[in-house]
Amino acid sequence: MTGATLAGGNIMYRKIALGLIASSLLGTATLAQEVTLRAVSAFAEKTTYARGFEKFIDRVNASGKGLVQINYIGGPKAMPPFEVGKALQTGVIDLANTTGAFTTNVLPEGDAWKLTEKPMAELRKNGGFDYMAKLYAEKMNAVFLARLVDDNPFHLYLTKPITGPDLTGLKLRITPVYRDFFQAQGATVVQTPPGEVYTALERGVVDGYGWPITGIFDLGWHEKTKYRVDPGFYSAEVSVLINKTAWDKLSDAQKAVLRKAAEQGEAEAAAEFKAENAKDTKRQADAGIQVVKFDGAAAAAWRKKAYDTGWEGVIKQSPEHGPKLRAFFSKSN
Ligand code: 173
Repeated sequence: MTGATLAGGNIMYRKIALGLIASSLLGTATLAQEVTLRAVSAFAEKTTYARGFEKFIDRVNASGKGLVQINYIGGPKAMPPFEVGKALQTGVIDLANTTGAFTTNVLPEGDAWKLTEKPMAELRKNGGFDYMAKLYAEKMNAVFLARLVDDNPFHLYLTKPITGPDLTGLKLRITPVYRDFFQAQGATVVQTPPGEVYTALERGVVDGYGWPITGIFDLGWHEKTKYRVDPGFYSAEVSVLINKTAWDKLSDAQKAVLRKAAEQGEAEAAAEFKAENAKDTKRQADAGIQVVKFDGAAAAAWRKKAYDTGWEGVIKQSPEHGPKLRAFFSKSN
């Protein structure tokens, strides 16, 4: 019975024959079985935005022996980042490490995570988390387990300098995260997954790109990056999701293993990103990346424009849920 695939399902069950006999003798509904979940990351293996997920996997595989294990299929080499949401929704994979901007084809509202101005611990209490989790369940057939990246601002990186917030004449690499903001500032935009950024810079197809403060060294982009624009804006979100059909089949003990690793991961993200941000800020300076810095009123206007255009975009995509998410996620004044 080892390694049998459950018909119509996506979970590999390893049933222990003895356990089966024992449980049928005892007449219990619970079978002694270890479930193996198939996992994919939308971010390249062993890079900044896969690291939290890989730690999650290690924890589950260590504490879930005999209950639940994760088979890490891999990153974008295994599946294009913008296809991960659909694969999770349909049960082609069971677990995903991805971000709202990569899954807008199944859940447009997910991109609103970038606009949170409150810690996840607070959103889990104020109803904001529950509101979004319901959308993940209904539209993506997914259970949102943990946000593994937070307090991690996005920036605009450039190969040529700018003197003000006007981006007219620049062609910028984007994902849905930056689209409304950069376009509102006059830029022309082209969407690519992270794996295509280096080549786009090298070939001069783009004059810059959006990306958080951490991780530009992972794929060598620092070699082609001359400027970073400050201040940053928004808060990057990368999260671990599980297919709801797979989740509903798990026992309470199996769910508890996943929940515990998820909670640890979310708490760590909240505690650790500030230091990570500082580390990469210094590393960028050491690599000779210059800062185009907007001060005072210009900085405030840059950030306000980012949030205003960001929310406008979310609300346009989802007139029903966008305003509710804004009320939960925005800073209360
Ligand atoms: O720029 C991106 O690819 C993007 O949208 C993102 C989102 C979260 C973390 C890192 C990058």
